[in-house]
Amino acid sequence: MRSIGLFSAVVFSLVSPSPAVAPPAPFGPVPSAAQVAWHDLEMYAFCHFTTNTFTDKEWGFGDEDPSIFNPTAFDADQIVGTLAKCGFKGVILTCKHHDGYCLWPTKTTGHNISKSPWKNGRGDMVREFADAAKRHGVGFGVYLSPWDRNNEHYGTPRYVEIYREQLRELLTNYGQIFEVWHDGANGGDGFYGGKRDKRSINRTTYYEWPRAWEVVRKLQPHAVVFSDVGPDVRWVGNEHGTSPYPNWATFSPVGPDGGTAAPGHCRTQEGSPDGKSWVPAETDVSIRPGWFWHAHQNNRVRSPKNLLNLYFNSVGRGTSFLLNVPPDRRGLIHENDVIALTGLKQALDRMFSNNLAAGAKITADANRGPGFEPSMALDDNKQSYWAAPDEARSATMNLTFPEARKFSVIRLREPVRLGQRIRKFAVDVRENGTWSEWISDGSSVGPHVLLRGKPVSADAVRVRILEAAACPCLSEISLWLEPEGVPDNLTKTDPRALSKDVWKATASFEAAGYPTSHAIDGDLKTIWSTDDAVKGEQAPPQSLTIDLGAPTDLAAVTVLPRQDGCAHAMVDRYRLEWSADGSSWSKPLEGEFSNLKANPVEQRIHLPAGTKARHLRFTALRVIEKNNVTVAEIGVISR
Ligand code: FUL
Repeated sequence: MRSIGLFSAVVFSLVSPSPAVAPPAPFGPVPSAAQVAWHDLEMYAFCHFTTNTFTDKEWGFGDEDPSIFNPTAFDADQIVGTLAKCGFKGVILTCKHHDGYCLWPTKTTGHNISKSPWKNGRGDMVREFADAAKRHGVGFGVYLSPWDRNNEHYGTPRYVEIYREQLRELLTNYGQIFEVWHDGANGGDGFYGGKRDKRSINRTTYYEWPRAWEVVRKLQPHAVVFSDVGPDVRWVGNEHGTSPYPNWATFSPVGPDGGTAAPGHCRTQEGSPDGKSWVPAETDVSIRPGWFWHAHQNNRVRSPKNLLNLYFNSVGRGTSFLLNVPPDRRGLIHENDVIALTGLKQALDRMFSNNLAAGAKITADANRGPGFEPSMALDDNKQSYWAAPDEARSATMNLTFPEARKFSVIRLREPVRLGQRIRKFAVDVRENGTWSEWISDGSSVGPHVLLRGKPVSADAVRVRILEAAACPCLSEISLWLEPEGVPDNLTKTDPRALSKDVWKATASFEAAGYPTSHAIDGDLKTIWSTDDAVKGEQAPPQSLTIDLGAPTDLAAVTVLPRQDGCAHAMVDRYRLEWSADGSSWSKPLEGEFSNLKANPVEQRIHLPAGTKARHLRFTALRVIEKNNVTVAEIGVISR
């Protein structure tokens, strides 16, 4: 929990415009200086880059040969420069993902970039990104996966020391770090030093998180620490790029564990208006279906319009927007991603080039006095703010313009150093002399909220703060017009995906209501399942055999997990066989689908060159929850 100490109070009065009356007392938990600086970033990027980029995987097993990491035209300025130019205020690099391969020449493990041919083993990818971030004037952050499927010591206290040492290296040798990112995926099977076994850990206690955080506090006092539940920044709870609204910066973590908080205690996604600590949410999402670059996803890059929606669904709801833009095998941001990012930047520039609240006459029905006038909410300065008297718990602010103006978005900001105070608000507009309620469901404000209404031409606006936990304050009221015609050319399907019209499917078991045909009906909402109302859950292995109707040149088989938001019975280990006649089968291909719970996107199994077959047999070997099998859709990509 943070309280406003003497230091923050002094800093605060220094940056306030010498008020003649006392400022409001802070309410509840307030952000640390590092969190305030982090709030100001609003939008920054992730770069997922490791051996997965070269193996076409999302989670490496830990047995990848470092020799495969060899980008052919790596250019940190192209990557970081593009991000900076497109409005991203920082970049976080996956210095180590779950496969354990370190992108810097660490002393803690031999499984690192010095064993790769890139720059003849003398490369340091972390240094490249850190230096480029400095050159382009953006922050640099590090992702260090706690789960390490390579490290032989994983699961023992020795590994936890190694992990802290890796942190120490990253936080000592690469200049200032703005965010340290600990993801929440943990435990399970892996290469683990060659034993290829399964290791289970207690994610609450094993990593000794308070000791890891001490390392960050000591070495990088200006950095914020992210994990599922904080301590400084929490996960928004999904990887789709959408925060719920309201979203409160205040939150009560159950323990310092990086794990999921117990239901009923707090909600990681929304936070809680009476939360005990300041732990705002971060909305992370990838510009492509996967976190790592895959050639087959080059046509599935989000459109500028889609990215703009994500901006509204994250920054617009009070969280930060962490967009992943994964470098490709050349070590560059792919051309399609550059187009999408540029389109987003153009849309944001068009919107934010004209604040339609500028020049308004502003009054309030509750005023604290000199230094806290309503005009402070229009002065484009986050440090100054309008404040109501101590006893006020509601207030109305009136803006009038000399002429009607067309707008569709309102942005509000509270001065977060004083805590999150506003609980409920609404906005009215006056069109042709008639008032109407324009936004009715305003709730959390915090560092920023952008709510979209229907486009209106109004000559007056009323912000009604209906409920506040302490006297309300606002450092910004601004109005914007969302641009029209933002490109929305997101390609959804691979043009090489084959029609399923003549296919026939049979299975080792099909539950009533969930027939095999659901896996090939092209409907993402229907599933094949082996959980039968009468016979119960039928455990893996379970097979689905498909007759494609004719011999086909096959490049890949796609498997879409259920899309209904439930992770039960999603297949995460599979076997695939193919056949010309349906009786003599190929050598089986086995593998893993990764990160399904957080990101249940279409999975792709690449087939060896020259594969031609009429029949496919997909066998589910393991599922992530429960003990039956489900599949939403199986597809085929032709050569
Ligand atoms: C998750 C990981 O499992 C994914 O691979 C990705 O890194 C995402 C940002 O975090 O926990």
